[in-house]
Amino acid sequence: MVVLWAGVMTLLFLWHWDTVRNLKQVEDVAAHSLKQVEDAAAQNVSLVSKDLQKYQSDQIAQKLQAIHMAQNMQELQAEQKQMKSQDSHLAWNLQRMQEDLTQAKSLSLNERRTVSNLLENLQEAVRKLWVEIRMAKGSACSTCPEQWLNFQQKCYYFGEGTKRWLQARFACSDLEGRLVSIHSQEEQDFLSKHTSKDSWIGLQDLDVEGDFVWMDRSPVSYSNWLRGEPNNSGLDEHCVMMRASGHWNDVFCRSQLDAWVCEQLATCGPPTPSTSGGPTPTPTP
Ligand code: MMA
Ligand code: CA
Repeated sequence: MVVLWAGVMTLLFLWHWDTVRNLKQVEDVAAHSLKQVEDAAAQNVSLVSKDLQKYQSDQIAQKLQAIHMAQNMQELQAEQKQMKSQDSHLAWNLQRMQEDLTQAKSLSLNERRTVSNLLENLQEAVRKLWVEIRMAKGSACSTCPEQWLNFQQKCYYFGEGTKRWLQARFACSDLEGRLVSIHSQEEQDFLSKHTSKDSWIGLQDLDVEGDFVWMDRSPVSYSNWLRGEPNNSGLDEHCVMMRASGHWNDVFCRSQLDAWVCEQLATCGPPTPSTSGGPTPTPTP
């Protein structure tokens, strides 16, 4: 019995001892693993906290950059606004200058036209005076180029060929003459006698409607209008033609007529012996 008890006790003791040992082993393993886990966790935490720090500093840097960019943007916008206002100011100035220039140009053009008109009037007056002086000295001023007809102190060319008014004007200047200006019934009768076709003459109101101007710039003191003319028919008749009858009618300047009459001053010959006592004069050119 005692032996049995001793056996049982021994077995129990052995089992207890084994269990304690096993437990200790398990504890050791557990402690070891726990330590490993703790170490790993600590490492992870430090890594994560490092990452977090880096992330936070990155975020701050980005925020700073964003602020900087916003500032730059604002500056650029302000600059752009200023440039725009400068631009519009410059455009305004440019336009004003262009207007001034146009005005100056038209002014100087008008002045030039006025001066050249005055000059032409003067030249015409001098030419006429010259003829009168020569006549007073007893010269005959009736010499005309070939194919030109003389009447009083002028020569006339009766041109034929289809032309508009301006073309007729050029044709006369090509012949060193100008479209005819008519100043008396005698002159009109002479012309009527030599024309059988509607012909362009040197009268027009191109500048101011109703204000008729002769090519030689002398005033319209004599007229020979057809009854009811000038009527500016269709509001576009600014050039004058002489009908075959000799009467005048204002017509469309671009009408085609088949005849045109030019004039030029006749040249003066030497003074007649009866009135001259001086040296031998030279004929005028
Ligand atoms: C034409 C033309 C005018 C002129 C009238 C007269 C119809 O227009 O020659 O210049 O005044 O005739 O009736
Ligand atoms: Ca008319």
